[in-house]
Amino acid sequence: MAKPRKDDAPAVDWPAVARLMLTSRAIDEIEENELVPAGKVTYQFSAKGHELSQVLLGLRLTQGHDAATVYYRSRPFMLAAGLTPREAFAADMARTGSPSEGRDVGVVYSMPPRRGVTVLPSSGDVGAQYTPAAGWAQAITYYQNELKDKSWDNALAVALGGDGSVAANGFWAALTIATTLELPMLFFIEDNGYGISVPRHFQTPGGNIADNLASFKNLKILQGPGTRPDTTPALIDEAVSHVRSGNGPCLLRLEVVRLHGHTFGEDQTAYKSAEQIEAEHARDPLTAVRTHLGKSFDWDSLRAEVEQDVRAQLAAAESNPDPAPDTALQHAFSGHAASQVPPPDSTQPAAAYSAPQPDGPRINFSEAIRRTLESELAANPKLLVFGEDVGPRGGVHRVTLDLQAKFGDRRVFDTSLSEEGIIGRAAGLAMAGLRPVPEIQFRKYADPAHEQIHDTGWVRWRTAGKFAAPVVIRIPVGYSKKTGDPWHSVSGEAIYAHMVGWQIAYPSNAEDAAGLLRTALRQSDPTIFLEHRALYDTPTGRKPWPGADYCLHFGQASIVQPGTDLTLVSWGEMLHRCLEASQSFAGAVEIIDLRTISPWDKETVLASVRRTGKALIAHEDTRTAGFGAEIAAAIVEEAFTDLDAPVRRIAVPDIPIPFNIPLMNAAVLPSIEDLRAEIQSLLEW
Ligand SMILES: Cc1ncc(C[n+]2csc(CCOP(=O)(O)OP(=O)(O)O)c2C)c(N)n1
Repeated sequence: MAKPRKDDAPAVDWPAVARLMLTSRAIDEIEENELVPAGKVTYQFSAKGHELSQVLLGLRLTQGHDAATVYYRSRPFMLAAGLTPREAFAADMARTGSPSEGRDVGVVYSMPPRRGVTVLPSSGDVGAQYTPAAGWAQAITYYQNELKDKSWDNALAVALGGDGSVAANGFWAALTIATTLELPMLFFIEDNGYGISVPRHFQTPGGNIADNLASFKNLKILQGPGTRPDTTPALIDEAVSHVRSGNGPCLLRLEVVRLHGHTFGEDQTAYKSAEQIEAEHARDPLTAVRTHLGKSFDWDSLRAEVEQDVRAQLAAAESNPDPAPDTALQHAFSGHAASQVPPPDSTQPAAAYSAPQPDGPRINFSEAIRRTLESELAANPKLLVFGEDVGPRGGVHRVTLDLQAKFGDRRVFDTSLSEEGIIGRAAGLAMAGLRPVPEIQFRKYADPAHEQIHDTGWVRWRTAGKFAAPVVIRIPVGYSKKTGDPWHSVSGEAIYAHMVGWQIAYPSNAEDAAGLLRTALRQSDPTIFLEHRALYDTPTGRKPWPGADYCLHFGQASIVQPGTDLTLVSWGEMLHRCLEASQSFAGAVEIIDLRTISPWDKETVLASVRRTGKALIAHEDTRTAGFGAEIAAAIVEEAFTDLDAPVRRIAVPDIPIPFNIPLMNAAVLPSIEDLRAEIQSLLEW
């Protein structure tokens, strides 16, 4: 049975609604008729027809910890949430003084809270807006139930999306999370009948997602017109009240009209008849609100006033300068932002770098990671560990063994089988101020999450430092000590080196793993933490526990073996093969463990190559465009005159890791013998 409603909807302030709708309409028309033709706005997404539903929603999100993920047609909502027309124009003209300071498409909004709702950084990827909202909704329940923070009571998260977006993976991932966990999340679907030109019946059978979800458990379904002042407010109130009252998620489908093409310049007549376009204009919500306000309301004066204000704000936006070229590289990583979402949390332990304090016998690589997670879970009540099978089973690699028993199932939990859901949810949790540590079961299975990994990494850059999403993703990589295969043995670090904003750790031993993981968990850049499967419980990966406060800098390579004639750079499990191969060349080979791929310690590598005059890079990722290529290029660019031989790479050929063990060992993985031969050849050069 539904819980009683906790907030009775305030009466609609129709003049305020009309003002916001007219403001949105005026911005659209000035852009369409003047700024696009003048070349001042290059991407224009009209919200004409969507204004009423969005403004009504925006005016209801005032709790303080409410959050919304929006999409490119959400400007009316943004205006209701506090965005100024000057900012809206500045955003579309890519100027400073806009949410992204000219970095992102103008309508790809984000906004720290103003009137009570945080607008999480939206995405240009349709469907990607849903799972971060689910993460924020889960954070609401965590603050309420675990941290007993009353200020989060009755908060909600909403994701706005169109009828096309309900076919996207992110929609289904978030729907599963929100319904299985009964989260305070609203799916606000504005159904205008088309995704660009594709009609709604291509997105869901029969064209009505609300009808199709009628039997979905734990989901309140509401639907109706989104353009009618007599019925739309009650639908939105019911949806918002249902979610705020702790009754679980709700999907509200509102029928709206898209009065303009998808973007400026798009001709709707290719897929809509003249009669249909005329019928849609007859449902213009602006006309309906004017009628609703009645003849006694001075509509023309309000419209003239709004027009004057919007034009003044346009003039102000035109005076905003373009972003200075020397700012373009800022905010890829932390270091600039003073007031970001989430705000810095003084209760979280900070990374303090020190020498390791070896304590006890050598422990497994996996045990070092498990102990680090355990000590950080104890030190930071906002830290959450989750993923597939990480709960009672302790993870398929047993790295989270017993953590749920020790810290409870709100802090260490199993998730639904959706990597997009795991990472998108993590981004929402992080922006709500928690410290998510998701596990992806195997490197290949991160593929469905790559959209969210991409979008999470560059949150800071896209919002010019206003938002940060310090997620730490643990991913097992590489072949295992028993076997390989194409699915469980991918190394694949180079792909992440291309994703902006991520730190990447690839440790080779238990001590470094503990130090790098703790550092990642105590600072504010997102981190991909790669754990080689063949190191988990083998002697090569073992080292003593370095102490419960040990933090190791990212970007600080280790010279694990000094040598005079050749620099050999490696990381992860391959490093141990290099060490063994080099034993035949006493004193000749200097071996560098890179430890982290992003940032990577170019200085240490170059200084070594300048001493030895020769360089070899060995890795388990495939050869073409592997990270070795980057290192080789840097050496050639910056230490060319010090070289006495060509820079060489040894890597997996450009094929997957085979299942057959002799095939894997003899033909694919660089072996000790391969390494020896390559070292020999370079030393003899
Ligand atoms: C993942 C992804 N695929 C394709 C696109 C290109 N695209 C942009 S908008 C859009 C249609 C979305 O339609 P809908 O969700 O109904 O929203 P509407 O534009 O109708 O408001 C498409 C296909 C995209 N941005 N992202």
